[in-house]
Formats: sequence, C-alpha cells, structure tokens
Amino acid sequence: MDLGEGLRKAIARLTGATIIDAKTIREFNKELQRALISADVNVELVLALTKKLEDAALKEKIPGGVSAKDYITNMLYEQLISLMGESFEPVMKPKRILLLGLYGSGKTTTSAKLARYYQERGLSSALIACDVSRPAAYEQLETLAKQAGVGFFGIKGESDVRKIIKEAKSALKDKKVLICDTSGRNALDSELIEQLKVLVAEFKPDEKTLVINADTGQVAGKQASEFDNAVKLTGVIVTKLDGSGKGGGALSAVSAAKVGIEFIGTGEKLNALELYDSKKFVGRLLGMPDLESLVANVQQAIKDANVKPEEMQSDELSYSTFYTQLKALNKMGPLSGMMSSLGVSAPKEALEQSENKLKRYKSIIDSMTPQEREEGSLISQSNRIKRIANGSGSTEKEVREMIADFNKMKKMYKLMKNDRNVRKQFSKFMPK
Ligand SMILES: Nc1nc2c(ncn2[C@@H]2O[C@H](COP(=O)(O)OP(=O)(O)OP(=O)(O)O)[C@@H](O)[C@H]2O)c(=O)[nH]1
Ligand SMILES: [Mg+2]
Repeated sequence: MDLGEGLRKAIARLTGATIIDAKTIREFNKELQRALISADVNVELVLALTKKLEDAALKEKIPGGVSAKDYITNMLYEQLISLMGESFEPVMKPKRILLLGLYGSGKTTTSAKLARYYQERGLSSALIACDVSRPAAYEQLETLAKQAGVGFFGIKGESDVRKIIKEAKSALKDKKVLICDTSGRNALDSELIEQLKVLVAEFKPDEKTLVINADTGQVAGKQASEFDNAVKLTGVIVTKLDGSGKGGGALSAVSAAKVGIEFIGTGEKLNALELYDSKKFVGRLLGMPDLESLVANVQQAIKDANVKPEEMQSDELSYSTFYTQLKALNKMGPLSGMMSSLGVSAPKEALEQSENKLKRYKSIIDSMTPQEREEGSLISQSNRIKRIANGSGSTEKEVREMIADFNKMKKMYKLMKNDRNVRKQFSKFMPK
C-alpha cells in the first residue's frame, strides 16, 4: 500500500467521531504507525510523531464547530510538514550537481529541467553526459540540452566517466552550473557504486541529489539509504507527481537520508519543475488538494488561453468553445494530477495535445459551418467529415480523431457540470 493511501485510511477511521478519547487516538495512531513504518519511515521518528499527536489530542480541547477528524487531520498535516522540512531555497551561485537514481526515475529529464531553471535565473548552465550504460543516453541528453538552450558535453562511446568529467571541466569552463547525468540501474549494485564514487572524486559535486519517482513506495527509504551510504546525498527530487503517485516514498527517503526534498517534477516538459513546497506536498499526500494553487494556476491558464468567461460557463460543449478549452487544458497539463484529486479525470489525450495538433484542430474547426460548430453531433455524418477534411487540408482520419477527442472532452465537461461537489470546487475559479 502506498503511504498516502495508508495515511488516508487512518484518517478515514475518524469519520463520524465526535470526541477524541484515548481509545480513538490510540487506534488512529496504530493505523498511522502501521502506514508509516511499512513505508520504511524511521521507527523512532514514527513513535515521536504519534506521541506528539496523542499528547496534543488529549490535552487540547477541540474548538467548537470542528470535527474530530478535521482536527486530527490538521494536526497530522502540521506534524508531517515539520517532518518533511520547510520549503527549499536553492543556492544561486556557481555549483556542480550530480543526479543519481534508479532506472527511469527521471534523472535525464530532471537534469535538463534543472539546467534550464538555473540558466533562466542568470547562471549559465550545462549538462554532462555520464550515463555510459544505456544506449542512446548521450543523444537523449544532447537533444534535451538543445531544447533547454543550455550547454552540453559528452564523449560518444566513452565508458570512462573520469575521462568524460576531466574533459567536460575544461570544455565547460565558462559555465556556472554543471549538472551531471548518470546511469540508472534496477538496483544499486557494486559496479554502479564504484562508478558513482569515481564520479564524486573527479567531479567534486556540491550537490548529490537523488531523483525518485512519485510512484516509488516503501522501497524509496531503502534506495535512499543505499545511495546515501555510497555517496552521502544532499537532497531529493521527486518526479512524476503529475501522475498517480502521491510521493509517499519521498517521506521515507527524506527520513532515511536525513535530507530535504528540493524540487518536484510535474510533467514531461522542461518547464514542469517546481520548487518543493512542504504544505502543497503534504496536502497532496493526505489527499487534500491544494485549492489555492489550483485556483491560481487554472486562472492563469484560462487567461493565457484567452478563454472568454461565457465559454467556460456554457452548459454544453460545442466546437466553437472546444478549441479554446483545449488550449486552456493544454496549458494546465501539469494540473491533471490535482484535477484527479478533485474527482475529475481529464482524459490524458486532451491534456497532451501538441501545439501542432492544436493548430490542425483549429483549421478543421474553421472549416465547419457555423451551425456545425454549435451542434457538434452534425459532423458525425461522413459527407460532412469529407467536406471538412478537404476544406481544412487534413485527412478524414484526422477529422475523426478530433471528433473522438471532442466527445471525450464533452463527457468530462458533463461530469464536471453534474457533480455537485466538483462544481462547487470549480466554481471558485470560474472567471466571474
Ligand atoms: N509525467 C512525467 N513524466 C516524467 C517526469 N520526469 C520524467 N518523466 C518521464 O519519465 C521517463 C523517464 O525519464 P528519464 O529522464 O529518461 O529517466 P532516467 O532516470 O534518466 O532513466 P534511465 O536513464 O533509463 O535510468 C521519460 O519518458 C520522461 O519524459 C515528470 O515529472 N512527469
Ligand atoms: Mg537517463
């Protein structure tokens, strides 16, 4: 069981409780301990945390109008925030960063995101290709460096990381931030440890950051302590928080290596990197969506996409509003995870439309008659599809593909409009 799930299960036990007596809080704590310990969170830490909760719950009086569940959830929230550390402030000066982690955790993508992050803030950055195991790792990093507009150094086919670092240092002399991508593994084996030690000795990184995937459960603690034993970690980055994982493993990693989370990855694109914010992170872990930032992001996305307020509020989705909404959704990409925590599952496809596809959809929609734009069902007829395809210079298959996306979006739209709870949440950020 994922840690977040365990925590939420413990909280659910409190539903309906009106008072917190010793029995209620002990049962809650037992569940909490089980969840935390099975996620490899340090046992002493767990005991200290539950003791604090028990003391506070029994000593303090629950303020009127607050349910026992909300009260304890809030206490747990605050305890976890203090456990997870405050928000992170990166040091803005020249430095060297070594990224470490198991297969597919997101090291390579994150290295490019970080380089872009520092360079945008005035520190020219470059990536060094030291994943000497995976075929095409060099090309992947080179492409990402280009996309990020940052420097790059690698020696194709070279397996000696010491040599790569030596040459990188002189080739990238003028760069302020150097970020080294490393090989992944299924597990940390002696060969990788050896390679990492060589890297540390030669590269002399200021930061040794473990990259973990938000889906990683309790093994994250073990991973972190193994990497920590090998090279002494300085921080953690949690990736793929836009997916289904809630990052519970990060708590174990942080507890095992006694370091803090620095950044979180919220998407595949290079700008999907956020500074770690304890409140947001723990809120998400406990299944409490961070409405504040959701609202801000959605408002910004709506503004960016120039969606007119009435378009967001019309009852039925039509093709004339589809395009602008799609554009807004596209900008909200990283929010899909948070939207699902509100109970809305946006179709992944709708959130990942490429700019090209958007352009194509625009010209398809432009080729419709005004009536077709309002009454979407009309264009299911094949003679209309043919005409629209010809008029917009696309294939019938592409028109059908758009119709399929439209129908998916329409379904989601209905869901949003009909679910009272969701509607209530969404009404907060509908433009007035
Ligand atoms: N949704 C999402 N995908 C991500 C994120 N970070 C990385 N990915 C994707 O995860 C996959 C693996 O990412 P990589 O950066 O190649 O991971 P890696 O750790 O370098 O992998 P190896 O080199 O094979 O060990 C790629 O498809 C990335 O686009 C993220 O924050 N969110
Ligand atoms: Mg990689």
